[in-house]
Amino acid sequence: LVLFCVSISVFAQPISQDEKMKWWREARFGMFIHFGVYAQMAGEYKGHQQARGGAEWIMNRMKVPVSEYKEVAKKFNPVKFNADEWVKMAKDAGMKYLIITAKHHDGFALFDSKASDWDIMDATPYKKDLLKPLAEACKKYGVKLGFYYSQAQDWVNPGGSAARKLMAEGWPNPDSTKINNYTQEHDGHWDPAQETKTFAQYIDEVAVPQVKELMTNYGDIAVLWWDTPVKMTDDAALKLQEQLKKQAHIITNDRLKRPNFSGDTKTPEQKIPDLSELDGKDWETCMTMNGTWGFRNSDTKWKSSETLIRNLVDIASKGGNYLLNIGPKPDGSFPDASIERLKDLGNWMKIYSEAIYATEASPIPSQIWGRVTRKTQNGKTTLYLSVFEWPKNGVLVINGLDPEVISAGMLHNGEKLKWDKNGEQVTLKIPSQAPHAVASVLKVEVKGE
Ligand code: FUL
Repeated sequence: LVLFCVSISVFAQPISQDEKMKWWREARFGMFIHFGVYAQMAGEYKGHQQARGGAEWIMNRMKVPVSEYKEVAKKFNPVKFNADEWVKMAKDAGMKYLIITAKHHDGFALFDSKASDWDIMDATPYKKDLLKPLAEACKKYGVKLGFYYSQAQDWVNPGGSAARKLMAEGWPNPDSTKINNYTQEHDGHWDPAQETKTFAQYIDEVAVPQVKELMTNYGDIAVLWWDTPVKMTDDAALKLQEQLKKQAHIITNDRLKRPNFSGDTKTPEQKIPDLSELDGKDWETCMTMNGTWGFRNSDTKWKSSETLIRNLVDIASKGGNYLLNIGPKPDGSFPDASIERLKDLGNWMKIYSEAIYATEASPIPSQIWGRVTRKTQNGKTTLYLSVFEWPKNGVLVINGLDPEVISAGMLHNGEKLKWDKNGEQVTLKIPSQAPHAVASVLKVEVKGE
């Protein structure tokens, strides 16, 4: 009986924040996927290009009536979607988790929802739950799965957008000092069909049941990624939060409702925070590879692989995660430019991932030649120096390094390096050629944790 009681009480223990966040903090790198009916429009409506913003906003930006948008869904048929391929591409790029838009602001559910006909089963010729095979593939490849769910903006399910203007509060980055003109630009409704119910009805009839579906029909999900917090009511936030209490391990972000529902993570969008903006809370920068989250035909603003790799290193050096977006094409395949970049990231990670996974923020100030991450164990600390600008004179200078150096070497081949220490300045003798054109990593072990 004693044993029985002990095991029950261990089981009933609430999970600590450190236990909950462990895999996430070690992961450092994840894939974001924005996919839905907007991919079919690809940034164009009636022959006109959407002027600004992500292509996933096209319904709102171009004030597409609900009935017309539903017509577009009748063409949405992602026959080339292959869950195995998607997850394998994420895994090969070094990504440890994947977050997909189960429902974006257009309200379209990529899954079989009993709470609304505005889903992939009833509104499209595809008629298959896209999240089911994705969940299976994630399980198969050991990639954690998370769902993005737009709880406070739904432009198609009645009540989801009713008469709610989004506030000018520096969205999406709440710390931004620039108050933007979000209110005027993002008026929540433009078609009477959107207003046949109240927001409270939408929450009870659509949002709460759908969140339950997402939490029960796809195995063990790891993350619920809310978006957008503006104009959420306390009542709605409490109801949604209540669902999450049933699965305490699920990580959530700060976008359920600001400021009092802060979740587990902060979500700087399209930017890497300065050290001065960080306050110890877990954070994840979400970012596009180009100029849009949802697929857009005409987008040309692709970031280079060099930028993406260095962003990943920069983020890890500040103790955060990088959630990098793919906007699949309407047929369900990834754009070629995204595939190329994923391969470049994967090739770098194959050699250097030790400098990223399970690392912590740099203990020393940012260096002019690159960034530093660290791991501590058994009384010693390993510093990973990712060198972006390889010194031509064969000497790498590290400033602000107090503890005694135990060893130094190249990460990719283990070649030992000589060093000199003068106060808090360490000079490393390095090969004349950079082993990697984007970021080469050196490993330095120092005493102490
Ligand atoms: C924003 C959304 O409005 C964008 O469409 C995108 O999903 C981004 C990650 O979050 O707030």
